[in-house]
Amino acid sequence: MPADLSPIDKAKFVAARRACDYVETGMTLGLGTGSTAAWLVRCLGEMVRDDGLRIKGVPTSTRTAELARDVGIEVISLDEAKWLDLTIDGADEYDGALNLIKGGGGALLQEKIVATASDRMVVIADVSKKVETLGAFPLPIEVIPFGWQTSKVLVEEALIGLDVMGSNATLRMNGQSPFVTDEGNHILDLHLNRIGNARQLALVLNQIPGVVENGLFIDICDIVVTGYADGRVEVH
Ligand code: ABF
Repeated sequence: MPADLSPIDKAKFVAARRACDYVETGMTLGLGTGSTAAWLVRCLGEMVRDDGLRIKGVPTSTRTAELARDVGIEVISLDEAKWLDLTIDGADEYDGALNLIKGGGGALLQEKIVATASDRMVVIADVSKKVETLGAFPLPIEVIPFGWQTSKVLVEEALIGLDVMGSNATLRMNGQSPFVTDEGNHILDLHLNRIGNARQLALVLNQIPGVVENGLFIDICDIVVTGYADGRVEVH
């Protein structure tokens, strides 16, 4: 383990390292985005360098692609891979049914495509991501730039009658400008506080014109590896 890790980084690191147990030589892997997934990519890079692990990686963002190449992982596109053995990625929240909120890092679209195109998805997370009910973390919704303000109104109106506790959507900013995803889209962060029926909400949101994808991952994740600051790891 790297020296001088903060408690939160230690928790992320031990989860990432344990998830490497699911990786076998010859696999094509989906590589997630975010600080926890970055630990995973570094651990895999060490295994490639020191243990002769042979893998191909499909990154879920330009950030992850750069890091993967830096640590010596062969990077290919999803179109080259077509189907993946395993995706390992972080999350912003996970519940007892292993449903997730993702997209805090803005890479939800590629993350969802890659995870869905995988035999198995393993989430790695520090224990702060574990929740009873999804929704305290603002739900990211990727929208095309054209008419995003209309999409925002349509999203807020679509919530009427659904089992949620808030309805305010805010445009994610990067300094003075709207945040732009790898696909050139914007992100609305939807402040719901509590999502009573995540499956229903995910379907409703994706029917709204202008919405490309939402950050609810329902029935996609197979395993969650949770790390603690004292070095313990739990697998669900
Ligand atoms: C990605 O990174 C996301 O979908 C999620 O938003 C975020 C988690 O970041 P971190 O691991 O830095 O907490 O996996």
